[in-house]
Amino acid sequence: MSSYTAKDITVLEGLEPVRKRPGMYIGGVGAAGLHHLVWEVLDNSVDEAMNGFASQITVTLHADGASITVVDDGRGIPVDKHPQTGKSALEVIFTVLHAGGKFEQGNYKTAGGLHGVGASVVNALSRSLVAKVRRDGAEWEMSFRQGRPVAPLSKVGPARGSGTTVTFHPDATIFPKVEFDAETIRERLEVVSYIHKGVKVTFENEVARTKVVYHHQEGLADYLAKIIRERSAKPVHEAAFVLNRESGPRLDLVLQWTESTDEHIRSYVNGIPTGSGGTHENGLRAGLGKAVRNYIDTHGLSPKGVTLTAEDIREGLTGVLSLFIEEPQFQGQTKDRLNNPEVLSAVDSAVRPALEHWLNHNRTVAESIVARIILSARAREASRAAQAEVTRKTATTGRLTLPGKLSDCANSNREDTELFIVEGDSAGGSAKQGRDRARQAILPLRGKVMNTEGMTLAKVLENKELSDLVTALGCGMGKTFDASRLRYGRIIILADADSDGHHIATLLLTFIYRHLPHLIADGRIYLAQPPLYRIDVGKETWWALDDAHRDRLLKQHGQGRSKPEITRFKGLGEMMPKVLWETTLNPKTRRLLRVEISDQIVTDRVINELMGKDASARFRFIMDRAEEARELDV
Ligand code: 0RA
Repeated sequence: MSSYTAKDITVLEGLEPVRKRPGMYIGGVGAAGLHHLVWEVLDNSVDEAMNGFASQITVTLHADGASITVVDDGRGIPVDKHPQTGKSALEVIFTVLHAGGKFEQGNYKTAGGLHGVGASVVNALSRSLVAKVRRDGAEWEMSFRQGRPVAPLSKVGPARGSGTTVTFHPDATIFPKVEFDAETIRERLEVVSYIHKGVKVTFENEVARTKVVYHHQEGLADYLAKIIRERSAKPVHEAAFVLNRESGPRLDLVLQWTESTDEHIRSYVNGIPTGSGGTHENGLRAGLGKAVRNYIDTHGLSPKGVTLTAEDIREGLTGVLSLFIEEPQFQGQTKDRLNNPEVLSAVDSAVRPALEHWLNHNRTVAESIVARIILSARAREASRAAQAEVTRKTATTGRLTLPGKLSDCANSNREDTELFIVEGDSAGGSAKQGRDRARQAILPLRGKVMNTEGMTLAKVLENKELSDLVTALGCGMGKTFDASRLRYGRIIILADADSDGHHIATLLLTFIYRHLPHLIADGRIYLAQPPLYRIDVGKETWWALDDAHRDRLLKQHGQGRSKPEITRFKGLGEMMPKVLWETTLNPKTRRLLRVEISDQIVTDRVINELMGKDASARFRFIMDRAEEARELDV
């Protein structure tokens, strides 16, 4: 131990800046910073696998929920003495900032951004860290506390094979909360297994006592298949376009067109998700656009009367792009947009010839894709024409041809008005009589609203209920959406408080989420909360939204002399107009839930999973969202 005193001091000095200002190295000391430590250690093993030396990585979340072990079967961190310092290579890697590159130029570290700062940062910010290495027939071990060696590197016994094991426990004097989130780690490991095909990635969760193994021979192609399944999108062609480029910066890409209306591209740089896109995604769009246009032009497939836009070409396109570059620069508030300018042309010039070649050698597939693109252009033109018609009529007569069943309001100042979308004719009737005619419009929906999930825009527009809704709103949809034309300040879904009502509300929300997402983003979509029970006690009346609310009210008000009388409403239709006004429509007494979307990928998945399954699952989705939504007294 005594021979370590002097070194302790230099080590302390070496890693002190990291402990003083952890934010500079890992972005912060919150949950994201804490998990950065895992990505750091994981990245080293992933690099070893990327270079072809490791094929298995296991990450263990220990039972305390606060410590992690990462094992790989790579070459093992070198343990030989560094000639200048007299320290082992392992010790240098764990105690000197940015030490990695000194050992193998440009090879040891390829990951970048916040993650590339190395094992020494993790060590500096850990209460304890133990590194074990197996190589040349022996096992070696070295332990650290807060970045300082506890004892010299020592041989602990014989060993077979090779590899590295790192166990660390983050320092609670640095991180206010040392508790890892298993789901965050699991998700990351799953993505790693797709990006690095063939690597067997295991997650052992000792907290939940679960273990998952991810192993994908087809890499991104397997990932794409999963995304398409989750989104319940229907592919337009069988096999996906796959590009794996090893020369220059490593680039992997898979693309597949689907019948879904939107474009869905996920991108990664050095294995880090780039949720806000950036120059690599722009390069992809440029190359893809040129390849498809070239194919269409050289085969004389250009449609007459419509011009194809870049958005037409990408409608329904689903894909994953993964890129590895030496020095990525990330931008934006969440640092998840790639900003390296040289990447744009690099990706563009990699994608264009490869995709064009693929189209030319898969003519049947190419023709289905082109047909899909032309269809989206025609649908766009059709909805633009419909929009123009509305505009023309508004301009000449000052009024729109509104759907016949809409009971419009008199007030024309948008922000003062509300549109209630009401399930069923009889409920529509009560609402019509009970409303404030000046400010509240009623649109009853007759038939069942259809499930629009995974449908093309053209199909959606064929549905009378939905096209009436779009006409009443006045703002168009999809690419012709124009928020300034919206005719109402609030759009309120009014459905029965039962499971049928929840089903209808879900279908409407799904439609709005996919085709009128701006209305949600702008906070214009609400759920009304009609009561399920009426409680009369003597001369007083209360309304309860659900069973729990009823029980609460009974506890509060039902203990007096008169016996409470409880009426359960079968549906909105049987509610007297005056009662509907008092409980649900009157801005002074009602309660509305504003619909908000917090996480787009999660919502995408939730909607896809729920549409087509049982009604109670949909019910939970709505109620969960509703609870997240801000409750307003408006
Ligand atoms: C530097 C050089 C060599 C391997 C590694 C680092 C290495 C680091 C880590 C970190 C986690 N797992 C790792 N596996 C390997 C090459 C050594 C040689 O030439 O044998």
